[in-house]
Amino acid sequence: MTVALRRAGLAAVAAVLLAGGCAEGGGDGDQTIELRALDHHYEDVPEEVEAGTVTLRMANEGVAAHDLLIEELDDERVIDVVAPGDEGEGTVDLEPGTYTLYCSIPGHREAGMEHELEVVE
Ligand SMILES: [Cu+2]
Repeated sequence: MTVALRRAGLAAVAAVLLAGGCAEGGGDGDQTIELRALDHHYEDVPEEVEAGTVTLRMANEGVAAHDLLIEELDDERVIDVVAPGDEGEGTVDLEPGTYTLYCSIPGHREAGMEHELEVVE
């Protein structure tokens, strides 16, 4: 009975992995960064992610509107302006390198709303 239960458990895990389209063969898996925007900085952004498709999901917990751009991608706005209390998200393909994320609302970047992200193989 114990063995049967364990088998059932493994099957369930395998099903979840398959359904999730898990990464195979190294490093090309989709990654999601859940971050928070405050006045005026980002929280919960990792220092480092793996190269590939990265989804950025931002909860604006500040009292001002915020967005998120990446300077090295010709200032691409990955997340559109998000109102206070709202959430926004965007997806971007990142090659290895160093990227600067920042908020383009006037004055915010200067106030500290930027973050350096290292993308590794
Ligand atoms: Cu901002």
